[in-house]
Amino acid sequence: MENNILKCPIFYNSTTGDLSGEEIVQSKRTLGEIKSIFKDSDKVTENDENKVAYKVLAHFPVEENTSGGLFFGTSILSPGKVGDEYIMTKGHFHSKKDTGEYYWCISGEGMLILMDEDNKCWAIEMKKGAIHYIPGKVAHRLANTGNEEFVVGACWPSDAGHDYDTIVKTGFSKRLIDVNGTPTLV
Ligand code: S6P
Ligand code: ZN
Repeated sequence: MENNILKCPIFYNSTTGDLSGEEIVQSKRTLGEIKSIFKDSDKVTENDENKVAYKVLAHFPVEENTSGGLFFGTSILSPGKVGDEYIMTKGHFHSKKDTGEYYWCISGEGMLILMDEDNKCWAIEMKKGAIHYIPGKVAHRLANTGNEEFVVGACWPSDAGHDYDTIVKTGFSKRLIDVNGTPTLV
């Protein structure tokens, strides 16, 4: 540090959603890892197993579960379908139930699929520039309905945590499928 002026440690490309810098953590989920979330999981061929369904780039400035902090990330979903169901994220509730989250669409097109604790499920179209506030106690999942990568930014509390188990047990009560070329929640 010189004269108390620091260099910027992380960079965000608002066109591509790319995050770079020493503290950026990258994770990915292959179709093989998440195939059980799809209705027609048997349609994931051996060839498709290693295909990346989505990647997440994230900045975690504090330890997970620290109260008062924020996490920031970019999710990049590949285009494609398993059977007639669009490639989607696993989806989760937050473990700390009353924590919300912001999602915004950076590029591509898709849907934000939401489900409350009474299993009421709905979806919101996401296009470049759209910002969505997800309230606490609402499970959230992204689905790519376009032909390109679907890139979504997110910011969430560092003590939110991820409850994937409830979704593994009950699933979302609706699925987003392609009906004659139209994304339809059934
Ligand atoms: C975290 C936030 C996103 C998701 C990402 C992957 O609270 O909602 O960063 O983690 O979109 O989805 P999932 O359901 O596999 O965590
Ligand atoms: Zn979340």
